[in-house]
Amino acid sequence: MKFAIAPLLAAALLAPSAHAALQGRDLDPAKAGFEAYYDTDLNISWLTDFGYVAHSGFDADARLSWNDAQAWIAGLNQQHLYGLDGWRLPTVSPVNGSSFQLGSTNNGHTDVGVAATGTGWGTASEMGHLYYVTLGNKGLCTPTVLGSDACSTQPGWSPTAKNFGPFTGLTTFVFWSGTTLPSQTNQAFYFYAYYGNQDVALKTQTYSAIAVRDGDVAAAVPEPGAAALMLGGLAGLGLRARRRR
Ligand SMILES: [Ca+2]
Ligand SMILES: [Ca+2]
Repeated sequence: MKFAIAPLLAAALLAPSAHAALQGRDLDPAKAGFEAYYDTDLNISWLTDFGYVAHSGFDADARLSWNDAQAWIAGLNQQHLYGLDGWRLPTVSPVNGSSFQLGSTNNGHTDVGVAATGTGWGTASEMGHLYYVTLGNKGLCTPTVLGSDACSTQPGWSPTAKNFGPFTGLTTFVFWSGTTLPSQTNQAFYFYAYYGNQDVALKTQTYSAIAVRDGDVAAAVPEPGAAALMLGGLAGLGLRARRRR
């Protein structure tokens, strides 16, 4: 018995888990389930509900311009969603580490196109990383040589074959990133989970939006303003109780 435990324990520790990089965070105990997931790979937290832009009452059809998406984010921070600020749109950085390459490829070698499979754009695209690496989905095209923009569909890319893990509302919408194209500031990057592709579009296009936050929301402490307001409220209650006596 004594000898059997160690290998079993080792096997349990080594066993791959479906969402090893995602840890549920219960930000509202009054509502069932986890309202956010901490992404240990990217060190950011995602809202579980990718339809929250509609469910928060901000935009009924969850399709809004880039400026309106930023206004929604500003509103979440103003109202301290779950007692927190620092919410933002997911970001994109150049996959080559220096400047965006807009020639379309289907193997993640440039910043536009699909990443096909495997490591995707690495951590350069937060949504791409979630889709390809963390959730293990495939892109529309079979990976081919660098520079080729030809696309032959690869098995397993289809929407019905996809894994969206604990997230809801990610399936068919195009999601804005918070990243403006430096060479044309009236455009921004977006990610489309249907095909697994990343591209740029005019900010006047109407796409959806999701909120993320740096770090682990479980470790975040409500900002001093909110805490002071709460303490002030409690003090007021105490005063009233004493007066009544
Ligand atoms: Ca909850
Ligand atoms: Ca709308």
